[in-house]
This record gives sequence, C-alpha cells and structure tokens, in this order.
Amino acid sequence: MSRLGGGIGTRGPGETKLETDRRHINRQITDIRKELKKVEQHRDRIRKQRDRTNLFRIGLIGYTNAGKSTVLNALTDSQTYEKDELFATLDPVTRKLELTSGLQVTLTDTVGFIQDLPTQLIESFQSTLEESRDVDLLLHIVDASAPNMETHQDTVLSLLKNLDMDSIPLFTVYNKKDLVDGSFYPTLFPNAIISAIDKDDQELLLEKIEHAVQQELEHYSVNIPSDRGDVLAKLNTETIISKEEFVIETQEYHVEGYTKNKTWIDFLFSHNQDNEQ
Ligand SMILES: Nc1nc2c(ncn2[C@@H]2O[C@H](COP(=O)(O)OP(=O)(O)OP(=O)(O)O)[C@@H](O)[C@H]2O)c(=O)[nH]1
Ligand SMILES: [Mg+2]
Repeated sequence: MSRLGGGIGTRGPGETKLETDRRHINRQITDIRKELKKVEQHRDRIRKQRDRTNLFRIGLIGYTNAGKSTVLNALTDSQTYEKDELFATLDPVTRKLELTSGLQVTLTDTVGFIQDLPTQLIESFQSTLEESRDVDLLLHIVDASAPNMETHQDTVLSLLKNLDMDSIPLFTVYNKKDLVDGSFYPTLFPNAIISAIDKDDQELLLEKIEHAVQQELEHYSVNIPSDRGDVLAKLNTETIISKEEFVIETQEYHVEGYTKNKTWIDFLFSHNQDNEQ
C-alpha cells in the first residue's frame, strides 16, 4: 500500500517530491497564464491605439559603420520640425521624415550589428532592437565599399531571422558608393545604391523609400463632405494621395490614395472635428 501511494501518512519520500514538483509546476503554469493574459491585453491596447493612428514606421538596421546614423541625419536634418501631436512622444533615435508626396513617417536608428556577438551582449542588443520589432519597413544599410560586404549582409540577415524579424519588408540601401573601386554588383533586391553624403542621392533615396512604403499600403477611395476640411488635411499628411477632386454635384471631395490603416480613415470621419484631441 505504501509503495502504491495510498492514504495520508503512507507517502514515501519520492512521492512527496513528486507532489512538491507538481505544485511548483502548477504555480508556474498559473504565473505564465497571468503573464500571457497581460501580454494579450497589452497587444489589444496597442491594436486599438493603432486603429487611431496611421503612422508608418521605418527602422534602420545594418552592420556597424555601414552609415545608418549618417543616412538618418542626411534625410532628416534639412527638414523643419513643427511641434506636432503625432510625433510628440518620439524617442531620441527616432526622427520624423517627410517623403516626396508629403507623407510623414518615422525613421528609427539602431545599434549596428556585428558578427559573433558575445552572448552577454545579445540581450542588451535585442532590447535596443525592440523599438524596431514592430516597424512597417526595415531599411538595411550596407557599406558597399567593405571588402567583406557579403559576410556583413549575411550576418544582418541571419540575426533578423533569429529575432523573428525576417517577415518585415526589407529594402536594402547600398551606401558609400563614392568609396567603391570599379564596378559594383548588388545581391539584395529591391535596393538603392547611394552615397549618403551626396545631395542628389539623398533625393533619389527619398523617392525609393516612398515607393517601398507605397508597396506596403492599401488603396482607399473616399468622399469627403466639404465641411470636413480636417479630414482632408489629415489625409494629406498621413496618407499618399493619388487623386483629389471636388465634385460640384455632390459638394464633396473625392479622394483616392494609399493608407497604412483603413480603419483609421473610418475613425477620422467619426471623430468630431470640433473636438480634436
Ligand atoms: N565616404 C563616405 N563615408 C560615409 C558615407 N556614409 C557614412 N560614411 C562614414 O562612415 C562612418 C560610419 O557612419 P555611421 O553613420 O556612424 O555608421 P553607423 O551605421 O551608424 O554605425 P554604428 O552606429 O556604429 O552601427 C562615418 O565616419 C561616416 O562619416 C558615405 O556615403 N560615403
Ligand atoms: Mg550609428
């Protein structure tokens, strides 16, 4: 009876341990369930917030010294900053960027990748990348003049895979073209081949980014009553407008374009214009 684990007081030492383990595991399961619940609630909140914003976010990634910070500065330095509720909570490595169409996006810098990252550094490295985890587009900056460019590229791509970030759309920017001797053959597509310090290349890069962004957006078509100038203004800075006309018969604006989030447009309409914020 004792060995079969009968009633109270007959448990052998092994069984007691089993019961302790079981209780321990049950507590862990409860804790994990609570954590998961929290994560779910957090995601829900984020999703709801996303419905209220249409902000397209771009992350800069790349091997160390590739020119990420230089690209960030080159693209954003010349642009003026206005105080804007949309961008009020930006962290120091995130800047606002206005594309050729007038669409405003954010651009976030990250710490450079390196090969054979020491294990104790991986965690802190990952946390700096957290910010880039849920971006809508990654700009992969590559130093086109580096002798081991391909190894650098592969290091970045495999780290992205390890971080489960390889499903994020990727656009490659081959940088430092002014330092390349002879011909250059890119291996990642789509791409832009530029020198971050060249003004014309900065323009070209902006256009290419705009194109890459548009690929990720959804087409929309709306009619806006003439008294909703607020909606029209928002669509101008927060979507790419491809068609805009005033229809005299209906006294409405007919607008077509590309947006990150269609729900956000519904939200705009339901939002009372006299009750901003
Ligand atoms: N000649 C040339 N130099 C460049 C170009 N872009 C960046 N650099 C230089 O390359 C060096 C590294 O640039 P950063 O922008 O600091 O590189 P990073 O990718 O931010 O580096 P980490 O932050 O360390 O990962 C700097 O000395 C830049 O001036 C370029 O197009 N041409
Ligand atoms: Mg940098």
